[in-house]
Amino acid sequence: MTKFPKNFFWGGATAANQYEGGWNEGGRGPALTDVTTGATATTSRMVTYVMPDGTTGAYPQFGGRKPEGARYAVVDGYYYPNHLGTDFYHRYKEDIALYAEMGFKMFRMSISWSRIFPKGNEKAPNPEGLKFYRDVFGELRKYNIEPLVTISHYDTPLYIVEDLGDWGNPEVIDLYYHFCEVIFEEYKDLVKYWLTFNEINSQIMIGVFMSNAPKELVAPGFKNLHHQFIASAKVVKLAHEKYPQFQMGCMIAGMVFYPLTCDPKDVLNAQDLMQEAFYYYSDVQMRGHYPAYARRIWEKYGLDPAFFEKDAEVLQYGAMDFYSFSYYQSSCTTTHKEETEKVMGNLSMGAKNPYLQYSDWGWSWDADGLRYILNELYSRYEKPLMVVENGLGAYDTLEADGSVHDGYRIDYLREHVKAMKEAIADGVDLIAYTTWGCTDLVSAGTGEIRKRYGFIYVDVDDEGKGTLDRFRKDSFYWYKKVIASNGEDID
Ligand code: BGP
Repeated sequence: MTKFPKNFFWGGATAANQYEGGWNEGGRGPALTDVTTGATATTSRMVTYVMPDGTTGAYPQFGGRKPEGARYAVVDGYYYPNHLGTDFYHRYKEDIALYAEMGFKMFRMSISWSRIFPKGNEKAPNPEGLKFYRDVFGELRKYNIEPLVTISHYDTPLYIVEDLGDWGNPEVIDLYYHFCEVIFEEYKDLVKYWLTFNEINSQIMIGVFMSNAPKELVAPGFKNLHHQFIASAKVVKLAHEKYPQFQMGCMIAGMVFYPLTCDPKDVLNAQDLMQEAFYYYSDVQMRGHYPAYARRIWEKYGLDPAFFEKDAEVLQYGAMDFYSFSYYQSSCTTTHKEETEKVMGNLSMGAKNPYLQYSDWGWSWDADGLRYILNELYSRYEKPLMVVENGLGAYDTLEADGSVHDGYRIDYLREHVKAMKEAIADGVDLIAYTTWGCTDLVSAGTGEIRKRYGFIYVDVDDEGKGTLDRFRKDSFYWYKKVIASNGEDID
């Protein structure tokens, strides 16, 4: 009987912008999420701004654009859920103690770039920001919990986004590099596992799935991304040369596309999507060069290959030590328009799969998809794998006695633990599983709190009202048992 490896990293995952709060405390500067409102499963988050004449407005986060002359601004009358997150900034000791109680071996978190460099272009870091993360890492070490740190998780300082041209500007590579130099040196004795960018494929997704998205809107995304690949490669080189104890990883939004029918055209369509939405990114970050099919993608968007190929020498140093990804659901794709009922997923969209059930936010449950993709990834890269996000976003009810009966979440997670075990039996070198939003936090997609993923319930609602007190859900006790038995006792 195959078992999870002895030192398997069981744990949970979070991101500063969704969890930390303290958005304007301790010298932190703003990020784009600080001017982004909350929404619901069916409405879009809005980004707010002020015009030179003082009038204010908002545009949809996905597909919208800031008008000429506008400046990002926090505007009266809107609620910005990321300002508070779920208050890790003030409650990290309490939360980490709860993680220790569950037996966590690993905790994934990100460093807010604008907490260390408020605008992003300063020479000297903000000492209060540095101290905050030092304290958090120290607290984790106290309980022997290994930190897994995402360097950039949807969190570029607003000044870089608005005034420096964001990742379209190659100078941002140097700013990111300097940020990494500082945090590597500062935390070299506390952090070993690093991820350079969260879901690096996410920024292209809108273009990939909106078949009517104009090429001119999608194409710049590939150029921005190229700058991120270079930035990532440079810091991987720095880490490998100066900090040999570090382990560097990529982080990709997991995409699984099945052909909806056995029409070979659907099979090719699924292959195309897997390349454009998923493999393109990790092929660069795991192998250190663009894959052969990249030329076809550049051609599709009218991009000059020379722009990408000129940096081949830099990219080759960027090959990662391990591969990490998020996995929530799978999607189907088809060329038969008449057969499709469209459904959403994490950063994706596809045809409805008749064999699967769907969450309240319309994401499929597909544990077999996790086993499938683990096998695909391991045979492609032959490097250790980490599942660094997985979970079920659901409505939870806090009972009068402080309990939360989230059997649906346990069912979802159990199936995925079983799937990982099967993948290990298939020969996959899987070393970590950190479930998403181990303490309830703000949803990236909708800005909601009520889309909860946690083992730990946080008493706060979508207007920021509540005590912020923490409560153990049924899944808390279940996961504790899973960890204690190293994945054997999962009932
Ligand atoms: C991933 C992000 C996370 C997280 C998760 C769940 O894309 O890396 O930040 O939010 O998805 O998505 P959502 O919050 O939209 O439910």
